[in-house]
Amino acid sequence: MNQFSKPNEPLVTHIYTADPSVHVFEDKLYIYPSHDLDHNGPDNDNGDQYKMEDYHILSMDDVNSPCIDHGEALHQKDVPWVSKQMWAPDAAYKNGIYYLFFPARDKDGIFRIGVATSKNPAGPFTAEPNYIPGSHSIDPAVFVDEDGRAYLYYGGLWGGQLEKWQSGEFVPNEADPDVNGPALGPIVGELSDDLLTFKNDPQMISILDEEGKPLLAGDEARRYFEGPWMHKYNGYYYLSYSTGSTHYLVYAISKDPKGPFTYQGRILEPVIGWTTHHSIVQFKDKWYLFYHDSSLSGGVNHKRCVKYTELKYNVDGTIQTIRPYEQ
Ligand code: FUB
Repeated sequence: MNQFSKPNEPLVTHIYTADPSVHVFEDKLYIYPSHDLDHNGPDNDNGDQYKMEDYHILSMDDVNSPCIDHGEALHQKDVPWVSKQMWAPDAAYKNGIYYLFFPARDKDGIFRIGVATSKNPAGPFTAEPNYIPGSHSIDPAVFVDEDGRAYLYYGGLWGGQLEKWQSGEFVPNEADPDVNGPALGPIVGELSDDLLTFKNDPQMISILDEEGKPLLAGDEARRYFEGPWMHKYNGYYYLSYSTGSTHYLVYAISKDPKGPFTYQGRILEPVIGWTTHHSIVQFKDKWYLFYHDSSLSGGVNHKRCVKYTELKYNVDGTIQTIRPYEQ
């Protein structure tokens, strides 16, 4: 029997879930999470602990309705280019087709981003035979703008390999960026009309401080690490992301979906567990933050659970910082 959902409680407890990307499809909340697997293998900065193999899609009729697991929607054995680690996905809808975007390591161990399609938001999804040409790294987030143009945001440091692409090619032993130089940002690429390829070469997004200077690589409390999400509020584009090593969810705003963005502040203080990853969605007349923590496993990094909480704006458009265990 599925339990009724409550704010800041695990949405499901029969499987471990993480990285919730949420969309309103067919008037319901559809949640596209990673599916964490239990194991006793190593936990390291390379992300070897995240051994995910498939996706289960969840849905809720409302925020206080039971959360339904629609079962396995895609497995790595059915994706020809994947070797392992199907990490944080996202979804989009266009012209009667639902798209599942997902990162995974290819046969050379390099993270790429693939697409799968379905007629149903809960799947099952059928993967394209190859990854998106020109894609790399992890954590895809798709944003379809009011004018119909679609953008794919992605990228993650360390296990996500973003820093290994600084030269434009994959360099396995690439040095980290200088701490006194500009931080790496997420990548954005506009998608083709069928959402299966990039229209042009993707480019790195610049995130600036209040003086208009790029955030520095050593500014770990504010610089980009992984988990980008894009939403629009009052005509501004809000780019939110995880700071990784400092465990915050933060955001920056721009008038242009490709930036540059100006850093604004924190959305979520650190949660139980190393990673923090989220999405922001409007449902009916309220806004919600979907996020994960490791509370369901007592703090094991790779045994996480997805949750939600209400997100509130101030009158000037800034977001009120959420303290997840004080509500
Ligand atoms: O779930 C695997 C990785 O952990 C994701 O890709 C990151 O965003 C972090 O949540």
